[in-house]
Amino acid sequence: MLETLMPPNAENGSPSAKTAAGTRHDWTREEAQAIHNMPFNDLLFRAHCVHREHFDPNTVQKCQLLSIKTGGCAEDCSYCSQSARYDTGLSASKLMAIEEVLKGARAAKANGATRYCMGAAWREPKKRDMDALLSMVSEVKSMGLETCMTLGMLTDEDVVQLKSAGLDYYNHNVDTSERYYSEIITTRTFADRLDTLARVREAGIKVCSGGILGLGETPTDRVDMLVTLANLPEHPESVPINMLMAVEGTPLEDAKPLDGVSFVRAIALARIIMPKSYVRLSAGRSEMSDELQAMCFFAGANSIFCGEQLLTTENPGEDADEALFAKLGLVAEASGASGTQG
Ligand code: SAM
Ligand code: DTB
Ligand code: SF4
Repeated sequence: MLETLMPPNAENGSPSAKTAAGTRHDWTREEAQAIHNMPFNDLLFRAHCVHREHFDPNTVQKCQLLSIKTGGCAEDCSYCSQSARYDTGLSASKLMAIEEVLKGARAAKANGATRYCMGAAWREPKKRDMDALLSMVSEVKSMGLETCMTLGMLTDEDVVQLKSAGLDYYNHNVDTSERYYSEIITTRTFADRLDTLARVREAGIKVCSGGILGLGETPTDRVDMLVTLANLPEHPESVPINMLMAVEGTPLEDAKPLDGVSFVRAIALARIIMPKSYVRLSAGRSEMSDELQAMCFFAGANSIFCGEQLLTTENPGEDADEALFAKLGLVAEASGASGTQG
């Protein structure tokens, strides 16, 4: 039945270019741009067909975030509330005590989250913090949650230690295109980001990498960012797509909001060129209508952050998400269902 619904070349332009695993890593900007710019109905149809081929279209993974170290960051990411360079009214905190992290993890689990993502406002973790971080990983994992951390740049030693503590995923976003990167961040390079991603992969930790839309980038930047991710030696298991949360006091406080159709186009392209990855509709849901979120799910998004807070900004919260899932007939993915993927 699905075959008859599939438009020609539904997954990608050329079936002969598929690898044995059925995914491609040789996308050109032109091919991806042609998909991204298709008539919207054709794009949605194509993305949805790819989505159905690999996933249950009515199941959405729920991940919960916790900021384990907030603010005072040395980096200058121009979207971020946590950079020490901008006055955003946020006070810097020390690394959270393990008991507090576990309390958050228990609440997340009770809320139906299957993955717990612990984020720190660091350029990179310090040696003196490693023991506490490793305990957080092993204890959260022993509660039956998947573990994810986002701590900035990692060394070879860090990735080995995190892997042995049981870290399942590492989040490290490329954020935008290589061309636009230096307009957004000057304290590190796009290549630095790719280096850490390669170390994480090499250590056998699953990769979570995506970006932010609405930074003033062009549509081509959005295409290029997704092509970079799709052309990594292995696709990231998780691809978070964030809509900018414009934070007062940051250089991007007055950024023009990106229109919903452009956002959905990026989600659809991510789904088509990384067909087996979980595409996470990440920051920005609190500003989105139910209809826009529904369109993102139709276009292939199948993961969200749940709970009332992201790291420092707001998220819809459990009641709103329960109502949204009921309205759309969506169910939360069961623990362990993402298997080796996601
Ligand atoms: N410091 C680490 C790093 O930069 O990799 C980890 C935490 S950092 C806050 C994680 C990601 O959150 C960023 O790479 C960015 O994609 C996203 N993010 C941060 N601030 C955001 C904002 N205001 N709106 C949307 N996404 C944001
Ligand atoms: C990701 O891509 N988005 C999350 C998570 N990975 C770490 C963070 C979103 C942060 C939104 C702004 C804030 O709450 O400070
Ligand atoms: Fe620091 Fe991460 Fe925020 Fe950049 S995005 S300022 S590295 S916390």
